[in-house]
Amino acid sequence: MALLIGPSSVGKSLLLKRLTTDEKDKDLVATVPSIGTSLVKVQVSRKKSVTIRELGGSMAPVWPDYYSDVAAIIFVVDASNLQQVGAATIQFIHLLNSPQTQSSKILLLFNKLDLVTSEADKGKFMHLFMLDDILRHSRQEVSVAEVSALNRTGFAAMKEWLELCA
Ligand SMILES: Nc1nc2c(ncn2[C@@H]2O[C@H](COP(=O)(O)OP(=O)(O)O)[C@@H](O)[C@H]2O)c(=O)[nH]1
Ligand SMILES: [Mg+2]
Repeated sequence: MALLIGPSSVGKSLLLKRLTTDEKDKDLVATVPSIGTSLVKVQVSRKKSVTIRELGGSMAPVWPDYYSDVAAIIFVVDASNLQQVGAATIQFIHLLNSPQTQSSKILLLFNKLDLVTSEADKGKFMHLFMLDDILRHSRQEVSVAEVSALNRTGFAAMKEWLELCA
């Protein structure tokens, strides 16, 4: 079981949909803000599947209640949204500092890469997110991937990581 968390509207639900639907379906599927939690079983390879629980951004105060039930936590941020970067950083640092996550495997996903059109903009986001500092100080094993739920960029790397926690 893995947990999928992050601020509202960063693309968690779309990621789950893309992970469970056919590669050929390229349409922008409509998603609704999650109230409560949703559980989805994702086939990560021919033989392995992993159950992922999405917790909505509005549930951030109770995210920690779920940390101890899972071995892996996926934290999603919207790399195209400079307005949300500060809040996302604080939430991510909270996650890393939480006593229940000290031996969790953590995947940090920078989503909506399709909307980040220049390397300079991406660099600015990473700088504001304080990625280097965070990685230097974290006790957990943190993997980082850049993805687009819209066009499935980076999905191979993400599935490889998921396979390790299946
Ligand atoms: N351009 C683009 N839009 C995305 C991407 N991922 C999600 N979205 C859109 O962002 C909005 C919020 O997505 P949703 O999955 O509901 O976010 P959640 O609140 O984190 O579950 C929706 O309109 C999605 O279609 C992406 O990678 N690229
Ligand atoms: Mg959602």
